[in-house]
Amino acid sequence: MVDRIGNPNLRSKIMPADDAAAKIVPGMTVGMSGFTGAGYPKQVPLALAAMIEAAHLRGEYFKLKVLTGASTAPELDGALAKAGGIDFRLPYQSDPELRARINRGEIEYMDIHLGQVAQYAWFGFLGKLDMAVIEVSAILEDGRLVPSTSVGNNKTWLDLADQVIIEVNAAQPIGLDGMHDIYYGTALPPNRKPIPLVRPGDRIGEPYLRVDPSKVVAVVETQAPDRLGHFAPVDEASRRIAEHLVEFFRHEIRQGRLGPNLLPLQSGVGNIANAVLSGLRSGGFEGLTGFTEVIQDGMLDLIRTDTIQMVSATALSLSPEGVKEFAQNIDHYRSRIVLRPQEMSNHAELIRRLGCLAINGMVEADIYGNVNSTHVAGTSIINGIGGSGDFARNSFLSCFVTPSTAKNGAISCIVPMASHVDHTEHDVAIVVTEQGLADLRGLSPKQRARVIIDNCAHPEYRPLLEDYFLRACRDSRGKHTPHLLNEALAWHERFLLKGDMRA
Ligand code: 0RQ
Repeated sequence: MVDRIGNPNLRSKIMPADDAAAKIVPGMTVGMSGFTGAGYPKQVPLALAAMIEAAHLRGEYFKLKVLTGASTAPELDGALAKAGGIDFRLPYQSDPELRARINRGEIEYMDIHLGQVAQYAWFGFLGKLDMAVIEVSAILEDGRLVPSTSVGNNKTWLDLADQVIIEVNAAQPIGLDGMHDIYYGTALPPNRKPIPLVRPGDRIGEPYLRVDPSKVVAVVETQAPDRLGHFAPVDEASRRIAEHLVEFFRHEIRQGRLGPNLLPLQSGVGNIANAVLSGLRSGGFEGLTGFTEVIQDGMLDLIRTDTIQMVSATALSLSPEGVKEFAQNIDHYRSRIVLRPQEMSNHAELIRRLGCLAINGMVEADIYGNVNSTHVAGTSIINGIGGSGDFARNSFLSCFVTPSTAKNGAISCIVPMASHVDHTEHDVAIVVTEQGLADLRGLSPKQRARVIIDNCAHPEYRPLLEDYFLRACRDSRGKHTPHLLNEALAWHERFLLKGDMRA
């Protein structure tokens, strides 16, 4: 392990995880590494959770404000939530224990665009950062840090925190060295300058993270893999969604609005986005690029087959098989992947400049094209908005995909009114279900409703939506975006009461 810690000063700070965790005291704001199950600290949060449980047994208060890059894993979010140790959490999460406590009202959770977290912290909007706990894959002789499988907000947490704990994970491939690009040219308004990135693969920074060694209070050695889940196998609905998108992209090429290499792809999290990307492989496209935040198996497959030649992201979010493939062919992937801080991978200026094609999953869309990415029946959070808003608003084309129904048909994913809105009708260009694709560009609300109902709704729900829309057009006082306000959310209410929107 000494090989991975080249700096003698930092080597002298090696200690067991329990001793490192003891540096964290109740009430602290702690910035942790981790993004979609990759590159999160593995040992200190577990030791901290045990400490918190013991304190609670003694009747003592022990809660923390926990900030991350995005979702982590059971060893971090799960363990701390279970121990009752989280008072406030930000931003994206996906752990079942944490989600349950947020939805029971026990933990305050702030969902925020992932591209904006770092500047929010720099503006001082999150208060003082007491501690950073960051996983890296190695420490160089000069003290710089080789990042791990995600970069996330690590640069910001290392710069802003009063104290730093570093976990050096020897299980992460050493071949990650050279894959990262950490941009240190950011400034605060009014002194900001243009970010000099004009192609997805441009390197504008340095491969390593800097840390002030005097702030490092502990170094912990770990040897544990990222706990990454499996993706659901590609099903018929996802295959059809991918086919609709491929046909649409071909149409745009014929119309001269897209070139043969398309534009940089962004693909969201989840099973559907992953499956859709796999489907693009059969589209016959070549020389593609990606400017995205996570690389899931579907994207890795496109890189492996050279369909995609260069991808910028902030994290690898792979299944165990994907991790194996990545590690075995890391030299190939290092020449095609650049991992950046999430304030760069999701930066509005860069997404707008490059003209991304954004493809994100969603929970539901309403007939006017407002999209809900986060809440079930308007009140219970699933994961969070993640980076979908960064990309939806600023991309060349913003596409949202979902099967037309959920829970074996008991839920329609096309509804009269979205029960929660993450992406307004103004940020949504294309809606795709297995039924078809609705191209909303240049359409008024009532025109949008017609194509969404006709092209995207499931046949069982289509007549119900048509009926609602026609009565709304007749009876609504305002005829611009017609609604029956006493009925608009009745489908969700019916599902909550009877378990089926049709009942
Ligand atoms: O629940 O597993 O209990 O059955 O939602 O649904 O169909 O497996 O879809 O994995 O692609 O996730 C929006 C959650 C989709 C994801 C969401 C239920 C469904 C299932 C998952 P079960 P699927 P996916 C940048 C982009 C926001 C963040 C984002 C997401 C579960 O895409 O988190 O886009 N997006 N980031 O049954 C009730 C509905 C439902 C529903 C589906 N209408 N009502 N439940 N479900 N539709 C990357 C990052 O930000 C990191």
